[in-house]
Amino acid sequence: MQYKKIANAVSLWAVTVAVAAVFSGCAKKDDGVVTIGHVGPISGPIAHLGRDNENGARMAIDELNATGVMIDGKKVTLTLLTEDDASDPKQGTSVAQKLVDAKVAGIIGHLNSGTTIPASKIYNDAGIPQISPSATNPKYTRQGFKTAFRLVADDVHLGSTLGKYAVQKLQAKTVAIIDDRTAYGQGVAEEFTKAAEAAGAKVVAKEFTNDKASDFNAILTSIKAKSPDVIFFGGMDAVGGPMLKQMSALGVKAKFMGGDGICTADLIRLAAEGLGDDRVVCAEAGGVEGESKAGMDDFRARYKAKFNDEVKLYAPYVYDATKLMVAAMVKANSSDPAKYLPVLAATQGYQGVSGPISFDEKGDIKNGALTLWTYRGGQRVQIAVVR
Ligand code: ABU
Repeated sequence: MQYKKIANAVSLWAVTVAVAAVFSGCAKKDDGVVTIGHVGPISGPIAHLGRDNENGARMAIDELNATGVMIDGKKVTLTLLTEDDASDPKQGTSVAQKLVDAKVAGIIGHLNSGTTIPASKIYNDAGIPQISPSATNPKYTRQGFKTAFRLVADDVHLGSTLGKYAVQKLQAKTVAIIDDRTAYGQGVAEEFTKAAEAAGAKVVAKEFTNDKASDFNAILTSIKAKSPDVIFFGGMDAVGGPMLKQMSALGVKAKFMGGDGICTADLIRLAAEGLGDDRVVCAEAGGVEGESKAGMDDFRARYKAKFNDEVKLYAPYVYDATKLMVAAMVKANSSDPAKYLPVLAATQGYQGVSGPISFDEKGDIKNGALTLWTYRGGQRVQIAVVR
């Protein structure tokens, strides 16, 4: 009898140990590995920009691992878990849930406002900090989510600056507006319209397309009949480039303006003969001036050496976002989102390659810069950095 009791106790202990072992596999392991998620469009029309963003994150992670990162007295290995949202809001929420389930310590991304905004609720519900290096629709940081941060200026700043520029510097009296119906394209076009009208311009046409379109003959023919001084396009370079080509083919003489989505190195390739000289004016939602330029120039050179390619747009901001997130973990002595989130939110004066970074109460960058660019002689040429 006594023997049977001991045997039962031993088998109960064995079952308990086995169950504990199974469940410990599901819990977060303290194996010295910190996983950071990155999301952008690695497929679809702006895959070139998604890869640029991913390269920025990869570069930061590789450099941090090479230098060695200590969190709470222990050396950690950083890993990057990347997902493709294809610029699609549904795919964006699906991969967001996948990264939450994988228990990533933080998220860098997404690239598009249309994916960043719906995904931000999923990260907020899970308490996981998210830094978007490029989503500019103001709504992202106006939902009251403590986990949402943005490293660039928003569409209010972009659209209003470009609207004033059209009237005050380009002397535009009439403007035509086209947007791609995305959260970004529509938002930045609305802000441009408000500012251009407030400065005295007349909107003579409003048209829309979509973010995968390649034939603009109908809308450009209709706009040509109104002879606007400026056409503003709210959308990305993959659509803006071919649109410029077709403007040239149709003999549309208007200047072409757009926000950060068209303001890329790849617009030169995508617009080809449609680019012209000083025809395009666009704005990057960030920028460096003075002493900060050396850090950006050095980043661009190191990026070129590592990836044998030029920075396309937002790689420097992704690089900064990744390093800033890890710096907050180091300062908080923890990669636990609940512990390092308040440290990240309190960021003031962090020196990145994209300039100094401080967050306001919404998670937006304080005093964000814009860089106005044009294209001349097949090169992107800086006009000015403005705040
Ligand atoms: N900011 C332009 C590209 C990303 C976006 O906001 O959709």
